[in-house]
Amino acid sequence: MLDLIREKVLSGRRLDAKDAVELFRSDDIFAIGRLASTVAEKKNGGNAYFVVNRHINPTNICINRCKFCAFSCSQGDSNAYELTIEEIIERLRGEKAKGKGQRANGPEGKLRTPFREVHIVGGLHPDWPFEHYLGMVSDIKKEFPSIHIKAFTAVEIDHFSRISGLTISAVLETLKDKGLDVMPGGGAEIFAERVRNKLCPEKISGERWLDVHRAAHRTGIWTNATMLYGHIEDYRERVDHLMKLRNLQDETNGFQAFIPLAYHPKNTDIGGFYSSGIDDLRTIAVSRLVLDNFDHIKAYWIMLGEKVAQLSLLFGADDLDGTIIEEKITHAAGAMSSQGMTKAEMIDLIERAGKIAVERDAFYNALPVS
Ligand code: V47
Ligand code: SF4
Repeated sequence: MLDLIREKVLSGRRLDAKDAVELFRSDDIFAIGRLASTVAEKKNGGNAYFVVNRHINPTNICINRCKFCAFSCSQGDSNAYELTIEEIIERLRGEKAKGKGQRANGPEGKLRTPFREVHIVGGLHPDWPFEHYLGMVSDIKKEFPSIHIKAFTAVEIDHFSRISGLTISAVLETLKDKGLDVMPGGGAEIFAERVRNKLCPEKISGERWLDVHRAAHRTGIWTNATMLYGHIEDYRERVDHLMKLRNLQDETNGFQAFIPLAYHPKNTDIGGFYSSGIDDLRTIAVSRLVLDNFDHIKAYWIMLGEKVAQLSLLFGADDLDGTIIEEKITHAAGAMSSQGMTKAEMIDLIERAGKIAVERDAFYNALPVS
């Protein structure tokens, strides 16, 4: 069976759902990895991308309270927090201070920041109006014009539409106008209704998630896609998820990267186990093979751990995400990786996997070596 799949892939034919389930069931992890690696090399040569970035989670207060999420809490809980826009900017300035004297030569004479992208996602706050998020984006853009803003999952965009009374397209256009550059891929989880009903009944449906991304692509906002795996889903549900993403990509070509997210069980309502390293590598490889119309497969090192993420580069991944600096969502659920990585550590990890480290911006433009 694997021989037939190999032949299909090497002759440029598309895998179907049956092939994909077969790959997930196979124990021949090396054969799958080698095949995925061949595809990755064809798409991206020996390049492995990374971005110097920073994550910001403006609040952990969330009205959804998904059962796999250890990060969120309810208003009034002792661990609840809310960052003001000024506090967010202070955090970003804090990174600038480490940028060693890069003053006054950036656009408009602003400080030149050492990082290229800020990744902003958070809980669905019960009281913040849409204007608060608009202010957040525009103030960050004004202060740091050279940073790309990657912000707000489809779940948050849907929330903004509800609280503002605007359509999804109007929400996206307004955010883009204020300075939103790209959107992250969170909130996708597993599209299947069976899983969503059990894990996140308050969250938007899989169809709605896809509709928001379709609208973003039509607005000219490129996005990412994720899949949270390793909880209660089965292989057919993973494959259904991948096929829905592939179909939307055929329609819009607006996805930049796919990121499989390894479930972390600590402090969650559903508990369970960490994913195995084998499942992590296989999921990366199968994603690379099935999503033939995605340019990039990201191995998110925060969730995979530094070493499995490095190995993923030999199993079809071509991107490690970024330096991050502070990560709350996965660490609340028991991540064993560190909080952040320096650029030098990132390059070392990539080069020791035999790949070419390429620093990129949020649009996957390669940046000059510095
Ligand atoms: O949407 C929540 C997931 C996501 C857990 O687009 C959990 O470039 C594991 O989407 N175990 C946020 N995962 C992270 C995310 C992301 C990360 C890096 C890059 C990009 C990108 C996107 O984390 C959430 C949810 O799907 N999540 N709880 C947990 N216990
Ligand atoms: Fe809220 Fe997102 Fe956590 Fe769900 S995963 S509870 S929507 S922060």
